[in-house]
Amino acid sequence: MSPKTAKAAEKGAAATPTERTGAQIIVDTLVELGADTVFGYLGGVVLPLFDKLYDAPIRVIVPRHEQGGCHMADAYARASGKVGVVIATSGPGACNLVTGLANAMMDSIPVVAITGQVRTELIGNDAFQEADITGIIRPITKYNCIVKDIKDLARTIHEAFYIASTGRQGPVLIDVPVDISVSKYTLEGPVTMNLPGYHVKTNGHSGQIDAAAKAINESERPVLYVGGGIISANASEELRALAQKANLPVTMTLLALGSYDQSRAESLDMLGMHGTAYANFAVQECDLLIAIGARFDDRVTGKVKTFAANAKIIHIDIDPSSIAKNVRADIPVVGDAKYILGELAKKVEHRPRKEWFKKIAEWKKKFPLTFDKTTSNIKPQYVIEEICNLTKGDAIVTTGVGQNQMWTAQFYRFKRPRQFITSGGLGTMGFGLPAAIGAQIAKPDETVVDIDGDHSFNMTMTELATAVQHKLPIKVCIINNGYMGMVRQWQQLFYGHRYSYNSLANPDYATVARALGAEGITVDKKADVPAAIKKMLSIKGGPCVVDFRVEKEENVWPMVPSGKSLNEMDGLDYLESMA
Ligand SMILES: Cc1ncc(C[n+]2csc(CCOP(=O)(O)OP(=O)(O)O)c2C)c(N)n1
Ligand SMILES: [Mg+2]
Repeated sequence: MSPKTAKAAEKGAAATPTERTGAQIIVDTLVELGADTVFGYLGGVVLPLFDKLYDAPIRVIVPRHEQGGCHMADAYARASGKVGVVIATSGPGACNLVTGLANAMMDSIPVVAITGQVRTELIGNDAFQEADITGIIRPITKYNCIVKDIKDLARTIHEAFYIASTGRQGPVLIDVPVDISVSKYTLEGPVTMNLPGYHVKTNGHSGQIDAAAKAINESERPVLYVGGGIISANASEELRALAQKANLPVTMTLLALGSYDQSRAESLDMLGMHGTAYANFAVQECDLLIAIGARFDDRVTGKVKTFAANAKIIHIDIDPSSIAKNVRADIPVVGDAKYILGELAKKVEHRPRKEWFKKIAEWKKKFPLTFDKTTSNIKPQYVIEEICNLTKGDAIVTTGVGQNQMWTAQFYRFKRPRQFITSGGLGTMGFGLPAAIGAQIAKPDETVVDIDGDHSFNMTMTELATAVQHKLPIKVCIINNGYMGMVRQWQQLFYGHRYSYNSLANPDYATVARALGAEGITVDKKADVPAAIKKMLSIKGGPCVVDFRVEKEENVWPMVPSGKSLNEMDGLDYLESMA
């Protein structure tokens, strides 16, 4: 924002029809649509746009790499529930968005990317910094288009926001050739969208809802299996009401963590490859599986053939193409989870299900999530448990990918939706730090902690400079095992301990942090862990990086080996012995 911004903010978006450049139309439309922040990187064909942003009532965050900017917009959307906006120049800038867009696509996150493009008459000429970005990102966006007429510009941006944030949410990319940005146009009257082929079904079919309620009432051993869709639909309150009224145990996918208070007895915590034994056993033995906003990802189901083999399956989802895609659905219900759960709650009855809850309690007692607390080394799980304790389970938490991510899912106890921000479907290393930045910008008053892997952090650590520049008090906790730990675990278990190409040199992270203007702390003694976390939490004016030198060869348990059934977990003996 320039010093002129305050004045511009008072004026707001253009009220009376005047001639404006395409760049001005983009900026005014973003303001009109409620975008208070954009994450964008400069370049030749987006200079007209940045020039107009300079005077706009919009906060502009320039990342150090467009991938970082896209993850920031993604996490901003996850933390706030609003659309995240990212801007990149043509060619290399646009290409750097690929990972971020694929990430948002796999996790159904509303991100609008605006890319500059070479002049219309140069498209297809291999012009300088030309890349066919709409062609490149077609399979990893919900929608994309190239604006070739300035008359369509405002409408297209309205449509982009609408498509990104409705139905099954997802990323949209709008490509704007620079001649459109600099040409002028007078927009008369209000913008009307023109999407005749795009329909979102929100109200579920009442007959299907009745059938689902009947199945729930008849079930002896039900399980609610909820996915990220429950958070996108802002339906956590309805989920709580349904689970408590009907007396249903709840298990969550990685992306749904936070949607159900994990301190409640009905919570089975996470299911799947590194889910809890009690969730996985419950799913395998249930007679009714109620899937909501979840897509039966292979990390959840294990071997599909044997997944919840004896259960009737209710599948509630806003995206009809997701229903019965991977696993059969006996009672499909297409629509908005918030509405459908509200309707279901009216129709279900409370059943005691004593036997079922007794069995679940036995599994919980026999196979709790735990680890060896007697070692003198720093256990990664201990660090995460302490972060949870000292933040009172209230922080917004982002992660890298790998063991750090799975231990965070297991040992940080989440209470509320939009509290846990992680790369689920794509599993993108390097997500944690830029995600923490995006979340902190969306929620300036909250504590934001990135629990990261050393190698995940290595991928995007340059964004620490962005956090320093904007004085963001994010906390980065590196679970530094000196390995691509999750890969090492697989090499240990499935490749006879051959840790091929898995020892990369790491920098001294505290020194790197200080070089970039952040605080840096190194912890190599177990006794120092709580004090370091407290110190980290007390730092207000900018980011702090804590390098926890943890035990190098710790494994994540339990584990359903790839292709095995959900109840064929390794590590149960270990958990039982530690219980
Ligand atoms: C961009 C990217 N490249 C490769 C992978 C494959 N992969 C998954 S986990 C992992 C290791 C992660 O190492 P680290 O960040 O140190 O986390 P740890 O498992 O040690 O906690 C790798 C290489 C990935 N998920 N993402
Ligand atoms: Mg590691």
